[in-house]
Amino acid sequence: MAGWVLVRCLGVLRAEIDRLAPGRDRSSDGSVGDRAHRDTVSDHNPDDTPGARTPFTDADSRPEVHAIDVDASGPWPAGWSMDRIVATVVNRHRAGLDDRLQNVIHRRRIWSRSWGWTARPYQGAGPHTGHAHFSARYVTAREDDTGPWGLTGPDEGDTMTKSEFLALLKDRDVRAALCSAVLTTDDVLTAPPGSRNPDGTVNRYWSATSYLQQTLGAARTRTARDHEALAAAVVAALPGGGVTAAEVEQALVKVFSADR
Ligand SMILES: [Ca+2]
Ligand SMILES: [Ca+2]
Ligand SMILES: [Zn+2]
Repeated sequence: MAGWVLVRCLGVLRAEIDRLAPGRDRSSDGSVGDRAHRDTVSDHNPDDTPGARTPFTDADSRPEVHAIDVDASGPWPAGWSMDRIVATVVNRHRAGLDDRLQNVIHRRRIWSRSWGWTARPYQGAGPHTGHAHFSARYVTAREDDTGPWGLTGPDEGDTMTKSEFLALLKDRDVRAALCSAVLTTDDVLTAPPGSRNPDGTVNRYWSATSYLQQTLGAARTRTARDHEALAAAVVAALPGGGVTAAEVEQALVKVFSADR
């Protein structure tokens, strides 16, 4: 199958993983779909080709592949694993620091932009234990975004200044994403008041936001603890070591207090 290209952002992601683990096993790596993929709807199939079976379409007419598979076996540097790579990439999307991917699949779980980047059991073909799958969005500006993915170097990805970060926190959607990033992993969310959508289904993203709205209006001690938890998660999601937890907490107190 000639004439296709991989969207640029995914080439950068793969290169960044290569830089993290130069000697890694690449035998389960992949990009363009094989014969089996072509018979199913897949981001591995090049779009803009006759009979292309892709989940989305884009604005151009260039045949592009919107997915890569990355071998999970490594070897990875100390402290790293495919789980950590997936968590880093997913957490940055959930926190609103990146918006290039549509979904990630690994070890029978799928995280998607479609539902606020929480994990759900993956019901599709293959357990995805030997590799992780990364699907890009079909949006030109995101496809062509060659910025860092937050995996390598304390400084390489650290392009955000403190004032830019503070400005980001003032965005309501970013704050909701941050709340979700912290609170969807908190046991308190298994049964908070108002954890269901109007139609009765559980919506963890929605419940995280409403939980935070409630707690920020509640006792001061509770509020301080929420800020600390948020600060820790924000620092963990940052690409480099540019800001301290104390600085993030101060910024959170400032913007969340102003919002009340
Ligand atoms: Ca295209
Ligand atoms: Ca395109
Ligand atoms: Zn795949």
